[in-house]
Amino acid sequence: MLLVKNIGLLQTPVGTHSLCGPEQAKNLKLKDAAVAVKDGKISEIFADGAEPPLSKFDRVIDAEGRLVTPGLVDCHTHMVFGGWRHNEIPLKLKGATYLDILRAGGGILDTVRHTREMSEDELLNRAKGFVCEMLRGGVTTAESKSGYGLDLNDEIKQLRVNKRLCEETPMDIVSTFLGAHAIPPEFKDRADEYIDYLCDTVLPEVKRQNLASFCDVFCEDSVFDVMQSKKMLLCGQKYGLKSKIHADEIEAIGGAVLAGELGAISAEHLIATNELGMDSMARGGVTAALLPATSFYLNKTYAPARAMIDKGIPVAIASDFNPGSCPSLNLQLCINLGYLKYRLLPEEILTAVTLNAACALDRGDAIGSIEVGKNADLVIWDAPNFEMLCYRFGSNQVKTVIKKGEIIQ
Ligand code: IZC
Ligand code: ZN
Repeated sequence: MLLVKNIGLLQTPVGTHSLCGPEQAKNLKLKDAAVAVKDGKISEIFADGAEPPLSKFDRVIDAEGRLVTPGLVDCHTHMVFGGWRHNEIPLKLKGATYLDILRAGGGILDTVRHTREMSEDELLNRAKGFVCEMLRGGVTTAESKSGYGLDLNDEIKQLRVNKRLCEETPMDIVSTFLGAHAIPPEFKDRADEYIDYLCDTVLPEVKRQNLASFCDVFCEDSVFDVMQSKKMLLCGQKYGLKSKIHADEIEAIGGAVLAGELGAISAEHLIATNELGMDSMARGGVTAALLPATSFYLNKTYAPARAMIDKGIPVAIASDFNPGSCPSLNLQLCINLGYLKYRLLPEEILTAVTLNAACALDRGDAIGSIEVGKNADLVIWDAPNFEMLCYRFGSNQVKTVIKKGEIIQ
């Protein structure tokens, strides 16, 4: 049995469901606390200086008065990819936008070319490096989307990397099928046929090998329209994959409205969303997965997080790590942006990067909060309180990461 003792402040949201409205700002705060761990799960929580029976524990970690929170959950990443996209910098300096570059056959399609060239093992080794960096930054569960293969073999290759990342690293990886991320050159100007190919040929194989929990689509101007997105997501649902959607990132073409209508588990990005989209999400119980580092990197505005909370939409915050619009996997930076740009309260932000993110991955029963029975995924921060994490930026403020009761860094 493991004991984490001498916790100055234990701060966590509570529950197994996503928190919305005023609930999002409610965190449990325990002073002079300790957490007991048995078989990788939290077995007991002590507060207000209550003395745990030390002789029961074979391992004791002294938090030395620091802040302890749940392990962070990064619920939106594209971490398995070949190449980088720094070659876009001169184009961007001349004024080219993200969609200009994609329409010209670059952007995502550039990453597809590099990803197709790499073997499963090469992609795995590369992504393992990213996973290590995420763990060092306090992330203990991360989503990973496919979408740089865009054909049967290469999509399966990417999803197999997700599976092996989960098996071969301490990180829990939640796998999402994003075959509908862009229209591959083989299907140029034939988006409908590509969606049919994904539904008829790729998805059945994804399901047969049980390689994904979610189906996602990039619903965007010049990518997939609302009808195509709907077809893709319904097809995913037929195979038991819950729906996620890249919605209203650049243009509000109806992605958030669709998310609400389909009862998607999450709609992601939402920089350009509007009242119609938000009202539909609120009605459908959709979590908003907001990606502030992408707004930063695209030099765009920030999603209307406060309006979403006011409308009762649960807000999660994730990194969107990918080689194009967000070449950073730093979720601590997203915490800073949550405060500075979304103007959320520290408590709302903690909920956004733990419990609400866990619920966006359908894992609220097992992770996302420090409660008896949940996995012992904990971070000891080199900080006395969560305000410090919102305030300081650019440094890694992690002291120790504990994953299912094991110290991993
Ligand atoms: O590679 O550009 N937005 N997909 C949708 C991305 C960003 C990832 C990329
Ligand atoms: Zn994305």
